[in-house]
Amino acid sequence: MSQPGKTKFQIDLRRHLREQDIDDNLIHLITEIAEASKYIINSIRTGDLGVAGTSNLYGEKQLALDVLADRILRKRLDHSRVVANIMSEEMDEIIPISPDCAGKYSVAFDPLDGSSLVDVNLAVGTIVSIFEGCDLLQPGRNQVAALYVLYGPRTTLIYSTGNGVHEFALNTLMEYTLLQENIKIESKGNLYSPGGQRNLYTPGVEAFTNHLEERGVKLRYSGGFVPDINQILLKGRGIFYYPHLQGLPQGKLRLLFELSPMAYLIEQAGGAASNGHQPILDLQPDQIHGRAPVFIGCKEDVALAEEFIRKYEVESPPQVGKKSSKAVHSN
Ligand code: AFP
Repeated sequence: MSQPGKTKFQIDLRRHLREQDIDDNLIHLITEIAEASKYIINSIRTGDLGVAGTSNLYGEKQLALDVLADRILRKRLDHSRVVANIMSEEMDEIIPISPDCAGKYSVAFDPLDGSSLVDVNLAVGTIVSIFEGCDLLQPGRNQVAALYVLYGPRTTLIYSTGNGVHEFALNTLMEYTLLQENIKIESKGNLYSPGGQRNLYTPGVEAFTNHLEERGVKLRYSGGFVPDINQILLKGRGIFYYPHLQGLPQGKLRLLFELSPMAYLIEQAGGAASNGHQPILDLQPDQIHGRAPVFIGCKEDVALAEEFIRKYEVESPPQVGKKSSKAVHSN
């Protein structure tokens, strides 16, 4: 895929996008989002970590970083001339940018996922989902592209337009240059990233977690969806889950701008993403802030989670006060 004669590290994001068989407007859109991330980095690195409503030392109204990140992205998308509608975690409804859909894209994004982690200097990220035309309430399988930017010790950008998953790093000249192409996930992992309160796990998820621990799988959980997924993607093995919980049947993570883009990237890398019963990418969003349980990562581990849930919660639902004793035979 890289240009002959050029080492792949000299290939910047725009050049790499041009090697994909995609529309110029989509190339422009993705490069505009990449440009916006540079302003977000600046606000994270230098911004006062106050919260919205307070004022900084100049008396200016302090914006929470996630609100600031949202404004940076919204402004960039608004001026891009290739966007029809946008939706973000910070918005209450879909915002129309252009009435005509032809040749344009609609974008759903989480501008700064895990923003509360900035105060304790942990990694955070921007997650973006891109559909062709005006409709954002589509199953994630219809996305034409997805990407995330990870603001960690290094700033990296991972994207896919349906032709593999590719990683870029921001260099000292503030250019995103290619680190690796066509990242692949193994079928089974040795990491697990279990979200949600363990004491609220349902019997199937509890049994699945016990199985992983008996298998000697290592726990890695930062509280940030983007770094936790990035670790699984780049190490090529592991499973992240934020499951349905007792009293929280839909879990915590949002389908439109967290789960669908990450599921698109992980499936492109040969992994899987499920809500415990069916692929995340096949879910039809019925509302813009809809949530779903998620099990995402190595294919075999995701399938095993579904098997535990089926055995413990579907085929033999737990009686009140009793735990199902049905064993799940798994390697
Ligand atoms: P915030 O964006 O509110 O910080 O939440 C981050 C997040 O949505 C996602 O990034 C994490 O995977 C998940 O929440 C962590 O949730 P818990 O704090 O309940 O573990």
